Amino acid sequence: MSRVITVGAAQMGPIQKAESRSSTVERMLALMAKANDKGCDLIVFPELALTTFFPRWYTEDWGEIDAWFETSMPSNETQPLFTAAREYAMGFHLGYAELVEEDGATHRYNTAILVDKAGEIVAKYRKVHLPGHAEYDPKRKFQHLEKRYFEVGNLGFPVWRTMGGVMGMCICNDRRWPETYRVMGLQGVEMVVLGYNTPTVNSESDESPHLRMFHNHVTMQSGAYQNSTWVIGVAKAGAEDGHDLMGGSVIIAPTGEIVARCRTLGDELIVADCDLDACNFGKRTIFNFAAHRRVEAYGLITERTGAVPPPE
Ligand code: ING
Repeated sequence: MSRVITVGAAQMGPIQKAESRSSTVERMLALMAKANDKGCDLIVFPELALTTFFPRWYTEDWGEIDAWFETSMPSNETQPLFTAAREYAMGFHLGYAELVEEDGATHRYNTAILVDKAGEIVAKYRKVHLPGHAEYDPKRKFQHLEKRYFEVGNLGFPVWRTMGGVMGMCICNDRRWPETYRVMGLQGVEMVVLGYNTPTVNSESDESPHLRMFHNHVTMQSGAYQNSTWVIGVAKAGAEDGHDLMGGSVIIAPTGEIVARCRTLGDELIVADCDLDACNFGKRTIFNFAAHRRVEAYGLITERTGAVPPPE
């Protein structure tokens, strides 16, 4: 038996600060049309796919910041994506900045949604691991202010039965943390879709670009293998107002193998037939969690936040 989802990873090139949402959506619609020509059931767009990576810019003007956020989804600018999903019978993943009134207060999240083939929103995730800092840091080559502009996601790491399998989401820095995949793995996840905006260079060190690309892939490949799930990691890439973002978007099998990889730093679609039943062997053998995990030995993972070495 096989349950194949034909997945398009829709890497996007740079979005300049001055670019409009409408022109960005036009680029996304062109990628959706290509995905439709290739018979895709699902297309995965990056994190914060509608705008430039604005957390690189420090400001105290919340009016300026809130212009980067979506107050409704779909909105006038994004409605064409939902219409195309219905026309093509193609689901999509979209990352965007969410501004929402909840419990009588305004909240700002780094958010991702899954939209099904009928063009309906069936899942929402809010980024848990926010990297960077909250205040202007003059020591850095550039700023990374996600802790300033977003709240920590309050939805956990859920999974959803949709697209014919068990789907999960995470966002960018989340992919570096094994806990992200394991919480979804413990819910039987078969495909994790995620977007990322990752600077090619480190704002605080001289880490090489090739080492950062290694980290990008090894974290997603490990997550896939150790939880026997597909992982689709999609970049926003290229130079945004002089700030380079890495590409390297990939489709990774439950074995941890990269089955498709983008080669450019622009708008680029890669496609793979992802058989969700390929997850079964790992889940039944080496990563049969029920048979092999020893939770009595894992207490520190949730009891302790920071590392505490033994006394000198
Ligand atoms: N970007 C980066 C990421 O986790 C980062 C931030 C880069 C953190 C490299 C640590 C090392 O890929 C986002 N948006 O999380």
